Amino acid sequence: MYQLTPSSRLRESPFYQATVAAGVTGFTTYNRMLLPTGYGDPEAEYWRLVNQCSIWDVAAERQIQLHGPDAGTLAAILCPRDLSRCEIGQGKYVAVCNHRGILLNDPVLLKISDDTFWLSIADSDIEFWASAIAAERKLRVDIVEVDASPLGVQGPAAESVVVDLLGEWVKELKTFRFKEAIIDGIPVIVARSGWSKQGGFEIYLLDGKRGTDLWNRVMEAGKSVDIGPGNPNACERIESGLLSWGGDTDKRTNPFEVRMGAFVDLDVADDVVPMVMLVGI
Ligand code: THG
Repeated sequence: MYQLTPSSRLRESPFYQATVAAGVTGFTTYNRMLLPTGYGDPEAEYWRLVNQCSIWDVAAERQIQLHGPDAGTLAAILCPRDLSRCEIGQGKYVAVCNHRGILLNDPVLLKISDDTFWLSIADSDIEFWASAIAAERKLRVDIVEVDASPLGVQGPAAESVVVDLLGEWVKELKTFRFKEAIIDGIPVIVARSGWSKQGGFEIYLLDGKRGTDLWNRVMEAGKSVDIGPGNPNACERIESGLLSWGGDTDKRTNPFEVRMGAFVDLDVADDVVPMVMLVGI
């Protein structure tokens, strides 16, 4: 038996208390935050996600904000995906690569306004990377992690739950589009996105003090579809091809990454970035 020693390396999500009350049985760490990995019955959690609706504390997908007149320029440098037609209120799945074309992170980018972008990051320190690139290029942009914490509502019944919370208009929200909204006085951003192939929404909590309130409100709205707690489900994600970089695979297990490393050593880095996009992540 081991004990995990509390430290600032294990940050609590705004939904932490709610997940403990819901009977969380395991955590991993992600962006130095505790990320629930289960509630005691993995098979039931899998079928709940596939057949009904699952609520996930995915606050560990932290939001790195780029804000300022050069925020769009920096986003375009960081992400080798054409963002020129990305609209305000639109998200894009992006590969953040280093100067040699090697994958550093695979965030969802959200265009909040013309001068504000969020990178909803996977598990690596993109705030450092983005800050260094901005400083070297003398870009006018501030980079901070903001108080915005995604709560996943995933599964075939997710839409009916979010309609109950916010109204019929959410049916019109297209994939990866998002809108600001208020749920019982709690400021949120609601997006049609999420780390499963079952469809669903992410409700970004914009006030870290209201985590339990939001969790309980979603649970109440989901009662009629038998909502229950879950997490980015390893079985469902792997079946769907949504591997987690650093979690399900890394440099040792991904032959593509190893080959790319060898390839990049030949000094053809310029050709590498489009290839990363071509094969997907
Ligand atoms: N939601 C939010 N932030 C995130 C994730 C998320 N941060 C990182 C983490 N997931 C890992 N990265 C992702 C992000 C999105 C998707 C997969 C991994 C995803 N992919 C779709 C697919 O593959 O079908 C869409 C891809 C595309 O547009 O081309 O949704 O889940 N907030």
